[in-house]
Amino acid sequence: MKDPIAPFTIALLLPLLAIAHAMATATTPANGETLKKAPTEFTLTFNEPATLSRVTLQKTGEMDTQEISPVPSVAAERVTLPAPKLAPGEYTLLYRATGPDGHVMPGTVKFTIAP
Ligand SMILES: [Cu+2]
Repeated sequence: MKDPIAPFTIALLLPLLAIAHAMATATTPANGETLKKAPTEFTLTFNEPATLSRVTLQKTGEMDTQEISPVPSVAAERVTLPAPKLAPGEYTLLYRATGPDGHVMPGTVKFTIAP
């Protein structure tokens, strides 16, 4: 996403999002992180209690996505999810979180497991 307008748009929207929407403030692995070992779990920290409806994992270069489960059914500011056994490679964790206002906020975390 190399949109020259995006940084300005984000700067304008951030204060609104912080009030209006649940958003991830931290994740493990962190977005863009390269890990020496495969993770055994994923954690998502939100700015307000969020309910996850679906979490999937996609390996770059593979068609299939893996469903991450179980996903807690109660709203929480910090959610820990079990990670399946993962081979080295590049991954994208995709999640859908619903905040207290009912808005669904999708998000992604990209990480790499070093060979
Ligand atoms: Cu909202």
